[in-house]
Amino acid sequence: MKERLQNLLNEADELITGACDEKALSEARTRILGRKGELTSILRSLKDLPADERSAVGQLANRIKADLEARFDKAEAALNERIERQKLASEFVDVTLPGRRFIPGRTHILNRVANELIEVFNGLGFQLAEGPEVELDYYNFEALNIPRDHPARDMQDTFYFSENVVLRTHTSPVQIRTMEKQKPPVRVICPGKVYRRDADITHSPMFMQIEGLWVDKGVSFADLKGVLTAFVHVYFGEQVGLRFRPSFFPFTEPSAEVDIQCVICGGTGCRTCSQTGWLEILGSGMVDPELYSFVNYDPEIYTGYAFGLGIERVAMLKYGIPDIRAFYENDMRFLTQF
Ligand code: 2NL
Repeated sequence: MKERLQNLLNEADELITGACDEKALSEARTRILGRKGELTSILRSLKDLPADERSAVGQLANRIKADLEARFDKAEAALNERIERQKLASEFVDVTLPGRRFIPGRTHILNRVANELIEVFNGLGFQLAEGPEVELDYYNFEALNIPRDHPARDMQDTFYFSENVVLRTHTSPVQIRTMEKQKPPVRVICPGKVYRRDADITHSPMFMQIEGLWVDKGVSFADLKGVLTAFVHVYFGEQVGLRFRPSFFPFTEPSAEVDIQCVICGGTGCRTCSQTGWLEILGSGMVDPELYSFVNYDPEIYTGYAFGLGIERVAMLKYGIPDIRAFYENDMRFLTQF
């Protein structure tokens, strides 16, 4: 019996020294001290010993049991400490490294300019209206008095999905759709992306436009001049002068282009204004009465005016940006300047 105990001690020694992880150590403990282990079996067989040996061997076996339990506890604690130390070493954090910079999101400069323009026109009584970018030929051209043989309808100038479906070339179709749905007074501002087959430093195949439309009884060219003058003074400054130049659009008659005094040189002449002192900022005119037949308005009762401006152009003039492509390249050094 004493020999069995001695063997057990030796085996426990080997197992404890050999156990390199928690699993091995817990298996070793079960094997030595568990219900089906050697020590339990020894303790159970004590009753078979002669009475005079039973007490001494029993005491020895119990001392060994307590001793083994203590050794397993100690080995477990040592192992846990080693694991913890390894973890701390491998999860080392160098607090002296520079932090990762967080760049917060911001509104793109074109959307910001669009929002500012919408706000000014809201203040002048215009409601926001939006519509599809993929548009029927009917709304983009036909209902705007742009004839079949007009150069704008050429495949070279417009993106066609099919004979009757295009990427809108202006936001005017939104205004036609608005008039179709609603009787005057109509006072809408229509911002959005538009598409034309054109690309150089001042033209992009996709760009943003804002158009405005005001139709009611008794609306005159004087109203057009008043509202556009108010717009220029609010957006570019009270001191900025403007002039109306006769022009032509298929959907307005008469038509006028609006120039403002150069925001870079103040009107004395510079590169931005090609030494003229003036910058063309928008197109406008009285809605051609021909258009009212498409939306069932009586041209004897209603008159109106409309205007359109390019958002990129406004932003380029306001911030002195020479190349339109800068808006779409997503270079953070450019975009974070605004
Ligand atoms: C420009 C010129 C313009 C319009 C757009 C318009 C819309 C309807 C009826 C009549 Cl529904 N006119 N829009 C009128 C004149 C000029 O835009 O140079 N835009 C960048």
